[in-house]
Amino acid sequence: MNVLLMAYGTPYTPEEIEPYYTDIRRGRRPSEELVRELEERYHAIGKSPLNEITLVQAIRLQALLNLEAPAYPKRLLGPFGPRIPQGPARVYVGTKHWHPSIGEAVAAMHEDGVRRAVAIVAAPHYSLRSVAEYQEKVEAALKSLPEPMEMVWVESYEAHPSLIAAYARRLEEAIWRLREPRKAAYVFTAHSIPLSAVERGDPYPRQVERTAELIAKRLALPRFSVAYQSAGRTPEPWLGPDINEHLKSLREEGFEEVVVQAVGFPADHLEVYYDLDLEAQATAKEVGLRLLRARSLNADLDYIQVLKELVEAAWLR
Ligand code: FEC
Repeated sequence: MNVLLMAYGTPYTPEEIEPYYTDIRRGRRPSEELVRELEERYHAIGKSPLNEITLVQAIRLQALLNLEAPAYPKRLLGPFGPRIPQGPARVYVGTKHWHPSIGEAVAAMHEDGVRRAVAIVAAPHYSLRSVAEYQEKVEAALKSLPEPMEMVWVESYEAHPSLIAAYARRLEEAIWRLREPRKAAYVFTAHSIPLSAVERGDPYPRQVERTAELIAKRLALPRFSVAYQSAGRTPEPWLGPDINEHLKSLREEGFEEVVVQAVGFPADHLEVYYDLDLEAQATAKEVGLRLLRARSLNADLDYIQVLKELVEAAWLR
């Protein structure tokens, strides 16, 4: 089995911020002011761990796909035992906006003789401004190959039971830290997208709401809402409500504690560390709201199990 695991990508050094940003803007160079603003955000968080997390996700997924029977009891040594499983499953990493790029990954797969693979993005919701753009990049890479390669897509997995269980587990951990869980607000976030995509029928907001509803149902939350974060620095209108405005209105409604869970992103990165842990946290503080963030799935084995189930099902299609 062959898998192309994709994620957004992030710069490895401060010098790479500008070309990375240019790639996000489809080759249009951002103004100096925009670059400086983005540099400030990276300086504030230190460095985004996204590339490292994506790599560990890929290594663990490959190991889990190659695992047939644990050699030793799980509780002693984890599911792998002392040996990292070797076998026929191969996972390749491609990032949307940096290196290894999707084109580099597809070229490496071809070099290794891969003729069929499952393509999956480490983001559960389909959007014209996310998964569709990954698909365009994969299509372009496939076209440049001398022989055909078949790609079987996992386009979205917003309601996958193991994903819902994994998110619910992280939210439950945060609930332990609340003073009064029945009186708290629960907010699920995802990256905002331009409203123009929603007007073109993008299923994204419906899928984000579905994830939120299923987690809330699983934990019998008294109430929950969905908000959007990290709207881009472009003049067009973006999908809301924006998390910061939403926090202010929750406080006006009388809430004192809120748990925020970023369900649009399995991994920690700039948009989690800056937009939630610094910016939204500052907004909450300013209005007198106690904000707790549920920790991310990252490369934890329960998320890797989700990816494994999805790619195995797709491979059999
Ligand atoms: O840690 C890191 O360094 C990378 C964090 C990162 C993730 C991410 C995920 C998504 N984005 C989505 C949509 C858009 C649209 C635009 C856009 C722009 C940016 C910029 C940065 C950035 N995004 Fe991103 N996104 C991350 C980082 N994103 C930096 C540029 C500065 C800015 O505007 O804030 C607007 C593009 C344009 O200008 O035309 C649209 C979506 C996701 C979630 C799915 C995914 O992970 O692929 C949707 C992580």
